Amino acid sequence: MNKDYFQELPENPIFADVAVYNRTVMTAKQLPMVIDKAISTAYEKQGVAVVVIPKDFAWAEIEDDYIPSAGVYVQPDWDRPARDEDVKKVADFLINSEKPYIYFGQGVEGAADELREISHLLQVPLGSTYLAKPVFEGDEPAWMLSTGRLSTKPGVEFAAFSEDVLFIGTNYEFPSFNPEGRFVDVNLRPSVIGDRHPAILGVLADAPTFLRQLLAHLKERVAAGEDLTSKHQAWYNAALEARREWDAWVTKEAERSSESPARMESIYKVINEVADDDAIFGIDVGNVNIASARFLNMGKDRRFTTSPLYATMGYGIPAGLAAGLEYPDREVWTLSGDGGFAMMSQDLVAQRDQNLAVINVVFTNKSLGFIEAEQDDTNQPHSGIDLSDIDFAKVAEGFGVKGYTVHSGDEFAEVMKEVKGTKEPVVIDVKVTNERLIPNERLGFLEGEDLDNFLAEYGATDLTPLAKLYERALQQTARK
Ligand SMILES: Cc1ncc(C[n+]2csc(CCOP(=O)(O)OP(=O)(O)O)c2C)c(N)n1
Ligand SMILES: [Mg+2]
Repeated sequence: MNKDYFQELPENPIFADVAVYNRTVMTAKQLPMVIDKAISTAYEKQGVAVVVIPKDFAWAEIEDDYIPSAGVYVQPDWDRPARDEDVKKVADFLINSEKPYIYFGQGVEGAADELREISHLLQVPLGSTYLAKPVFEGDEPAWMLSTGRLSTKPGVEFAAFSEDVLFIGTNYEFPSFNPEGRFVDVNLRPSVIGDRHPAILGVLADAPTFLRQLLAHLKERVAAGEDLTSKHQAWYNAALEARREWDAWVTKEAERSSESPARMESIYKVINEVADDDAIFGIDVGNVNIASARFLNMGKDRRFTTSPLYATMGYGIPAGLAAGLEYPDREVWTLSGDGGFAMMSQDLVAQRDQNLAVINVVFTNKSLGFIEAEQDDTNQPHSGIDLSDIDFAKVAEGFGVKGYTVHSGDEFAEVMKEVKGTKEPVVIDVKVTNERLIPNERLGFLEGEDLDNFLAEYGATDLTPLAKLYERALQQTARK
């Protein structure tokens, strides 16, 4: 190093932005210590650790006397509860609101039952990040799913129009919420409190523990005869109706299963039906995230992984490889767009060589669709987004992997009958429409004629704007 020699390159700067530990080993002897530290730091900070090892050390002999500590720590027993007075404050915050909302992230995992019961006792609707989808084992009628670009229609509306939001176990970054809303943050990390919006209260607590405390507190108040719900009963009823309408619309779209090219909804309908209860999905980056956030049912023990922070295309196939190696007894799927799939398709060879029965689904829309939509939204002329119609089934065959091509939901269902239970990797190239999935994120900002035109453009006139649903619900609760 340090001579501008052939292929000389300092590696650490490359990883500076993404690594939680990023060091070059300086002597052969310290190598075990550095690796040990890298592992424990990766666990502590939940990120990537990078260790650069100069080749000079590759054949150096060292004493085998290092005692590692990364593997010896045990999880602590504490569960970090909140103070009782803060639990009461949060309860009051929700009870006294006309338009309350609970928006949760992965941090609440393990407290799904409590969350459900709280939402029910209080009659407060729920929303969540995309990553928190597996928190519930199935679905919940008062859960609007996520907001932002991946959102459902009610997910956008409830974020935009709620007035009092409990933001718990999440660091959701996009500015999708009511700018005039009041926020209470419950999080273990002080740096997250108020990070995304001004918070009127920040409670440092473990999210599942906090939910247990809140539930116990609410039950006491119910037992004492207190009314927790009437201020926002109509708001909650509107949420139930908005979610029911959304589901009905998605179901209707999924019934267009004979159309060619295929509709995303019809493909996800089949995936939801046939995937194992504990299937793992490696999800690439692009429209496939919008579709998965909206249409993929997490079922009992289904799990997914994607690249949420850096949104790195090409994530799907390697994620399937890792999942197949780590969980050999579970069914593994990858879901990718044609752009992302093309970036890493060479890893199909590794899936084959490792005998991993991964079901790789690639959605060919002949476009970098997610970016095409961005260019449309920002009035840019289209550039650099067209993709050739690659025959991914043939590509797969070249790598020694079985390939299929389908053009509709019905064809996909037929192929799945053969593929289900496969003992080897397969690729299913689904030729999908490049018609844009409804950009729900725009909905919350449209009114009157603009809104009507928008819904008509996306064939979504069955969907009623929240303002109307709320008005109806108010009238119904008044009549009772
Ligand atoms: C490595 C990388 N390059 C570029 C991007 C920007 N980007 C995000 S989504 C996307 C298009 C994805 O296209 P495709 O995989 O075909 O999926 P589609 O959206 O068409 O379904 C691009 C280029 C990225 N996130 N990661
Ligand atoms: Mg594409």
